Amino acid sequence: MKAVKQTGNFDVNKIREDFPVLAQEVNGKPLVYLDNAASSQVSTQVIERTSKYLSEEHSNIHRGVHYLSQNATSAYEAAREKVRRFINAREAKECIFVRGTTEGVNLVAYSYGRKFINEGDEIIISGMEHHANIIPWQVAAEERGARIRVIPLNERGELVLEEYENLLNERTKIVAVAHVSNALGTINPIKEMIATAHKFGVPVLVDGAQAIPHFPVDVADLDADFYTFSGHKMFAPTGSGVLYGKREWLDKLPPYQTGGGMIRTVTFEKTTYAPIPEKFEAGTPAIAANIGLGAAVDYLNSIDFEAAARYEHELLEYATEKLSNIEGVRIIGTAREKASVLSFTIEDVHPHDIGTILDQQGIAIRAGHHCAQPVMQFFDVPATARASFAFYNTREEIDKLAAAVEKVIEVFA
Ligand code: C6P
Repeated sequence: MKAVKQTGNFDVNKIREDFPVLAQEVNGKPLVYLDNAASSQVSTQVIERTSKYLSEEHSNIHRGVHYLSQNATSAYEAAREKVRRFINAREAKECIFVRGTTEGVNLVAYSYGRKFINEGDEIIISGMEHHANIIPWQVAAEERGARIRVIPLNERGELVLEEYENLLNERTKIVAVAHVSNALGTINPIKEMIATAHKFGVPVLVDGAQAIPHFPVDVADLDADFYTFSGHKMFAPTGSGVLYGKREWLDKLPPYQTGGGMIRTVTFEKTTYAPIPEKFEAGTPAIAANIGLGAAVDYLNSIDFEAAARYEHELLEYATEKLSNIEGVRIIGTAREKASVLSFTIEDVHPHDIGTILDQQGIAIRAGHHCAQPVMQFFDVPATARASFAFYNTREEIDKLAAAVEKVIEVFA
């Protein structure tokens, strides 16, 4: 691999000032936060906007005629419009607020499953899915008498696209696939995969949890039928998240949860439902968190997100080069197109031990199966250590990671 130069026009030190959590010591060492695929950090701008809601605007939405409620409703709906623009949806109403990707997938699997999946039908997922994009489909398949088909991986951790085409047929009712794998970092060619599915008249749900914080996503250009992501991986608070769906699908689907806020009329005999997005937002939502998500979108728009994405990609290449050069390290996931994630193992060392020793150096990574056990089974490892990057990380932090990995090897030699 060629040496990688740092991007000149992206000022990472300035960016880091926006993330107060980074300026702390852990175990007597400056924190090196490399667990961004689990949850990214939250900028001062997002903290301040969320705090403003809590300290000045807190009240329920869509229910009150009073001043605070109207204000909160406007802020919440403004956040929805920010999300719409960010992902280039046609209408804000196509952006349903959910608690995160898990809820987004469950919503579609439940609602689409009940309406459109029947005995003998097939659901296509891939061999690199997070459990959140496997289990809801298994449950739907069990309930409806359908069958799960799995797009296989190659040894680099890429999808075998010829097999995907072979799996599609007249029994296929939906394809549900990750844009980026959380365990491997592989970026899937989602646009082409969607076009292929559409040739068979099959809709596609994209799990965008690991894509949305790393590069611009345009749901219209992708022609995605459903696209879901979590706020806490894109610099917003936990409890925020979005399910985008094309209106023509969302209008047809039955509600996922029922209760307050999602109805038009209720009598003891019959209930009629509100139009989208309310139909899918039963109960009081995570108002503060979703206003925070809107502020996170503002933040990403303010920093030249494309330059940030290029800078972050260079970090990934730099880290890959550094760790590949350490004897005893095996990189798990060597796809040609990757984002943010560097999974690895060290010969004869359990990943949890790697995680613990790195933590002693102030370095936060994740060790485990990353809620992607089929990926671990495919690579025949019980777990991996995973460093995952955001645009506020630095080359110096990667040097520290590499030095700490060398230390692990010394300790276990
Ligand atoms: N992955 C990770 O450390 P939630 O928990 O609902 O926000 O996101 C679930 C989810 C779905 N799909 C993908 C590709 C994901 O990466 C995740 C969350 C975290 O990798 C926590 S397990």
